[in-house]
Amino acid sequence: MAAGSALITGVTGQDGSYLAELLLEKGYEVHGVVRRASTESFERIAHLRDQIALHQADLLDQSSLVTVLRDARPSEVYNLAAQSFVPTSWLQPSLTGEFTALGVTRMLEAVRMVDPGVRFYQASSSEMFGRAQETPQSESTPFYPRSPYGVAKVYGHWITVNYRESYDLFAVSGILFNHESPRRGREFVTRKISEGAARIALGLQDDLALGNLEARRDWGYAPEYVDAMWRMLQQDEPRDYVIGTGETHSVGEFAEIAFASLKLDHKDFVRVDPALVRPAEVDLLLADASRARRELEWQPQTPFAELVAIMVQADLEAQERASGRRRGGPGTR
Ligand code: NAP
Ligand code: G4F
Repeated sequence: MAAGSALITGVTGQDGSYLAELLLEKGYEVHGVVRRASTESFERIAHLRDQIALHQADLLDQSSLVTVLRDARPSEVYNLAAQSFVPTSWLQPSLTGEFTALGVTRMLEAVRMVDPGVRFYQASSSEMFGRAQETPQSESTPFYPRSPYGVAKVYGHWITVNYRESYDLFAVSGILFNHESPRRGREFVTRKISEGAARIALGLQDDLALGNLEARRDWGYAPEYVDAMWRMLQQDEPRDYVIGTGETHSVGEFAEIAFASLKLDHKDFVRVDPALVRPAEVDLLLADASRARRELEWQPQTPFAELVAIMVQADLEAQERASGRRRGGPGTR
């Protein structure tokens, strides 16, 4: 018998694809929201296409969200869709607000209209802590966002809390710290480094331009974080949770370990490009996930160095396949 039925917005993204896998393993009927594009980019869910139902809708369009809920009739909704890249939020601040802030209200309104019994998960972010008012950051740390993206996520967080309190919805906000994987978008710093290091090792690229090497993040492994999302919706009471590892590392450290795993010295290849430094930076993120450990029995499993190695190895293999080169062969380092 099916465990239940779930709708995932953002199913084509990093987290959406891992969450779809997890829910299928648990026996859920899985529905995903996709946007119309002239060319489909469903790379991350290609292997799941015959196991999930895809529905065309957009966070910008209220009626499409109502329709998808009426058609799919899920018992759980995971709202993972967003404009999720911080630098783009300075270039497109209004659009980021539409997707990442108001989009949450549209989803909540759709839930309220179609089936207020639905359990709702909102993908909130440690970017809300921004210029962190205390370290480590927990559910009670005040927010101080440092980008239009962070501001939009604060709105998404509070509208979720507000709908929970106003309409008695089972709506929770997961405040997730950075989580990475071989499916991470190529523009995010971890993937940019793992792919760049792999290409440099294969002689396909000569150097790697990065921005602020001093910024520190609490980086975990994405497949473990989607499990925390699911656990939040299985609780007796809706509550918000911080999810992270409790360890912080700098961008420079990530680069050092990534290159070292290929027996290269990052100092020979990484250069700082001031154009990549942000107008306002989040200097230090570090999670206090003790509530999640206690109540969700969730804890991270993959140590930092192993996460870096997983990403570099996956990119090395992908670049070898794409280029036909082999590490150790002619032209490689
Ligand atoms: P991602 O890979 O960038 O995926 C974003 C997803 O949102 C994609 O499926 C994208 O669809 C979809 N989307 C964007 N705009 C949309 C719209 N207007 N209507 C419908 N779908 C739309 O992000 P992720 O890393 O998986 O993160 C998932 C969520 O968690 C995001 O909300 C992100 O802000 C949040 N978050 C992420 C992290 C992290 O470290 N990864 C940490 C905290 C919070 P297309 O494929 O069509 O572009
Ligand atoms: O990998 P990033 O772009 O991730 P950022 O800004 O922390 O945001 C990610 O995590 C959030 C959770 O805290 C999510 F909500 C959000 O959706 C996204 O998934 O940058 C990480 C750090 C920054 O301090 C940035 O300044 O790396 C620094 N950095 C240095 N050089 C760079 C680069 N970031 C990018 N993207 N590219 C660089 O070349």
